[in-house]
Formats: sequence, structure tokens, C-alpha cells
Amino acid sequence: MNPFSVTLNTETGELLPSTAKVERRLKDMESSYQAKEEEGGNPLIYEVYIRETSHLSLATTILYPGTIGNEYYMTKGHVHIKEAPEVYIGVAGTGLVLTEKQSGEVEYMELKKGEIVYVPPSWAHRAVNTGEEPLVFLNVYPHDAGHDYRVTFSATVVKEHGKPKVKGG
Ligand code: S6P
Ligand code: ZN
Repeated sequence: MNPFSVTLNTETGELLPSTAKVERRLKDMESSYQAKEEEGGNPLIYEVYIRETSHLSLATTILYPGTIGNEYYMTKGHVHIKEAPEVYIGVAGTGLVLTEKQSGEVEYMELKKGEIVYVPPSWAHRAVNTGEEPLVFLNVYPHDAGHDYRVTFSATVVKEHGKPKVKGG
């Protein structure tokens, strides 16, 4: 393939031109939250713009602000099927990257503009928006990493007295 460039809109998180776009609403990830579905609501939790290549994939996620019960909006989260690492580059908003090994080890790191988080292979990862604005970040990962969504996270991020608190793990 030839070199190319894409444009990241640092305000909206759009990555164009992209090769795929994913939208996840509450009903696509109800089991991720402890609280049951809110009555009549199926809010948009996040959108992902993906630029696939045959080597590295580039993807931006726009994770909206909000809570389900007392848990902040978060991505579904997964572990890569292959021994593939991943980089998170914070673009806008504030939040956390929660990482967890299936042996139960938990680490979490702040994510905001200018923060870069490195996730080694075998660590499950998810992002959590603890702010009032959309959390926008760019991920770079091997195109054939594969995504296993059957992971369970023992740590959760809740809003307590108006502030984020990581529980469990
Ligand atoms: C892909 C990378 C991200 C996520 C995105 C949505 O390896 O980790 O681009 O796909 O943040 O999260 P999820 O857990 O729904 O794929
Ligand atoms: Zn990943």
C-alpha cells in the first residue's frame, strides 16, 4: 500500500476518510452496567471512526458524557485475541483508561488531551468518560489484533458526591 494521511477533527473526533463507523447505544451493552436499562431510553453512548489498513488500524472514539445508574458512560471493553498492544492518545475531554489482566490485576490511567496510554498485549481495556464533555481519543493497534468482548472487568468507575471513584479491582 502507499502512504496516506487522514484528518482528525480534534473537536468532534471525526476521522476522515474512514473505512468503517460503529455506534454503540445502551441496548448494545446493557450487561456492561450494573443498573438495569433506564425506562424508555436507549442513549447513544459512543461512536467510533476506523481507518483500517493491512498493518496498523487508526480509530477515534467519541465517548459521550453521562451516567447509567451511578456508573459513568464507558466503552464495552475487550481484550485483543492476538498478542497485540494498543496506544491511546487523548484528544479532548477527560476520563480514564481501565486496564485489567484476566488474573485480576487492575491499572487505570488518566486520559485527556496530551496524555498517551500504552496498553501491553493481554490487558483488557476500556475507556470511561468522567467529565462533562465528550471524551475523544485516538487508538493505534495492529489491524489483526481481534477483539474478544467476553471479558469481565472487576473495577468500575462511579460518580460519588459528584466525583469519579474507582471501585473494586
Ligand atoms: C480497538 C480499540 C478502540 C475501541 C473503541 C470502542 O482495539 O480498543 O478503537 O474499539 O474505543 O471500544 P469497544 O470496546 O467497543 O471496541
Ligand atoms: Zn483494543
